[in-house]
Amino acid sequence: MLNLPFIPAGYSAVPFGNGLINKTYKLTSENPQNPAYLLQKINHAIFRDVEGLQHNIKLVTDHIRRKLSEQGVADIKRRVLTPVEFDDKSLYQKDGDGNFWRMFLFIENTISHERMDTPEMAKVAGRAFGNFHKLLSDFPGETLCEVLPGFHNTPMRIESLRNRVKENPCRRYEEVKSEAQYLLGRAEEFSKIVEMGREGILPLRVVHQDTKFNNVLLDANSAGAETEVLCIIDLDTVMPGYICYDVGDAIRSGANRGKEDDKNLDNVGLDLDIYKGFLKGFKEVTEGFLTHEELESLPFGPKLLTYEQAVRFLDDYLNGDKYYRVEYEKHNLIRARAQIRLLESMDSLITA
Ligand code: ADP
Ligand code: GN1
Ligand code: MG
Repeated sequence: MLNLPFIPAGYSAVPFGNGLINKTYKLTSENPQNPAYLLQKINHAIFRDVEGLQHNIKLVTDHIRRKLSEQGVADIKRRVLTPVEFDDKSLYQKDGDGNFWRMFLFIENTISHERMDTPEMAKVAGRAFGNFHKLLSDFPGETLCEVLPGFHNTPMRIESLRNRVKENPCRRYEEVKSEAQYLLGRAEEFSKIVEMGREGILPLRVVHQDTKFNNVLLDANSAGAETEVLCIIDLDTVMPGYICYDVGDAIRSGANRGKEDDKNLDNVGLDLDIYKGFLKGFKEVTEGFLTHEELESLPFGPKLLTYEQAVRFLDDYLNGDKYYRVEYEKHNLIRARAQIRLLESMDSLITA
């Protein structure tokens, strides 16, 4: 049995999920009448402002809950995350080793996937994220803390890689020279969204910023085109940003024929039908509230987020794997190479 702090009396814990950032456990009670919880050890090295992080999640989930209730939606506890208060009423606890912990109500009977398997499934996913944006379209973004400053600020990510190459802290640069030069060589092309935002061409909105398909919980009893989306999770990065980030990361993560860390680059590539299915669902739901410029920016999102992810993986490799959880020595390099291959495939397939 796992010995973790803050487990309520009568509950036991098992490791759960496969995120790269937080450590997650499912807590079940010996009394089946009691609800199950999801306990997470927050990655404090990444999220320095835990108070701000939990403040954001509380505001965003309260807002979504209120909107769903106004819409008369049933079973709201399965449709939005519910952060759980500890005995002292706070939404997180610090243990004796300086780790921070939080809990959510566990949503039972769900399934999530790494990839969108069919165009129908992709359309369902597109609608799910579009709805998430719609629910948050009247949320006051200025009340959110910027818990990860410049999270998808691509020029900032590029600058970080440039400095890492210069400093070469782990003597790994020689090995990745061609990948690093390739990415740095395309820097200008991928700085345009932040510039368009600065010029007021694209509006800042409250967006998710980590729209991996495995952050969408689906009803385990539904399938195919009837797949029912329950809940968008992993709200740590919900902050002001641009709409193309969310479309971009959903396609990057969910419309890749291969895996994010595929060693066989021949497996990796964009599935164009999945991409089209997602956009169709997304546009259906967001019609009316996105500006013309935002709609025009959507096809660039997947390239931008894939490029940026390659930059981030390579940067972390050069820095000695301090950010992403790795399973073997070259894991981040393998990930960066797979993202570059995916980007090349998007370059040739996404023409708009
Ligand atoms: P990470 O930031 O590490 O990706 P997540 O918040 O996405 O962490 O949680 C990890 C996994 O736990 C998810 O992929 C999902 O399978 C599961 N999960 C998260 N929240 C819930 C919940 N409230 N109910 C059921 N499962 C959940
Ligand atoms: C992280 O938390 P998770 O595993 O859903 C990362 C994302 C990356 C992703 C790459 C806070 O997402 O930005 O795209 O890994 N989250 C954070 O797999 O950095
Ligand atoms: Mg996650």
